[in-house]
Amino acid sequence: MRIDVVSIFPTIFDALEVSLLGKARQSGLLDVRVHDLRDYTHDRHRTVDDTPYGGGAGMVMKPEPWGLALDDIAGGVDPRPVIVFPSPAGERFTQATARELSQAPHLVFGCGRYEGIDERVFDYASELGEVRLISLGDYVLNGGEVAVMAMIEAIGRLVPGVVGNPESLVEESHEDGLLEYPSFTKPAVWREREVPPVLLSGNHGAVASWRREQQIERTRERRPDLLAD
Ligand code: 6GU
Repeated sequence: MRIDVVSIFPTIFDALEVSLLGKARQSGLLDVRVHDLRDYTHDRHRTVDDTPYGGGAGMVMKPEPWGLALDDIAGGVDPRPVIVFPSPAGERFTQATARELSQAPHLVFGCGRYEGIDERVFDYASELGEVRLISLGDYVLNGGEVAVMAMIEAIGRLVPGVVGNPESLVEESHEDGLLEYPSFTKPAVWREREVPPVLLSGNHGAVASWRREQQIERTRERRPDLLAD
C-alpha cells in the first residue's frame, strides 16, 4: 500500500519509523511518504494560511499550496487514490472504516491546521480521487496530524502481512462489534489476586463461553451503545 501525507509538521510522522509499521515500511509492505506543504509555496515566508473571508477568528489554509501538492502527489496517478482529510466535521472513523481503507492501494492524507482548509480544496481534490472527510471522534484536536497517525496505524495493521499473526486481528475489540475479553498470564496468583479458574481448567469449550460472556458483560457496562446496533 502506498500512503502519502501532506502536513506543515512532517516530523510528527517520524514516529511511523518505529515498531510494527516501521518494520512494514522497511519490508516494503507500506510505502509511506511524508510531504511538507510549505514546499508547495513560492513566497519568501512560505505562507500557508490567510484570514477568513467574511471575518471571524483564526486563519484558513490557502488553496494554492494544497492545489500544487495534490497535483504533484495525486494528479494523474493510476489507480486514483482515496484522499482523506481529517476533520472533526467529518464522518466517524471506525474499525469498519479502517478495514475499508486498508483495501485501497493508495491513500493520500491532507492534514489541516488552523480553522481549516479553504473549502474549494475538497472539491478540487474530488477531481483527482475519492475524497473522504473523516473524524476520530467528538472532540477537537489542534490539527489533523495526530488523527492521521491514529488512522494510519489502524489501517496499516490490517494490510496483509503487517501483523505477523493474522489470528491476533480477529479476536480484538470492535472486530465482532463487542469489546475484547480480559486477558491474564502467569503467575496464577499475584498480590492475592487470582486468575479466573476456568482459564486454568483446560476445558476449551468452557473457556470460549466464559470469554464470550465477558465480552457481552463488558460491552453492556462500558459501551451499551455498541449493543444497541
Ligand atoms: Cl480528524 N481532526 C481534528 N482536527 N480534530 C479532531 C479529529 C480530526 N477527530 C477528532 N477531533
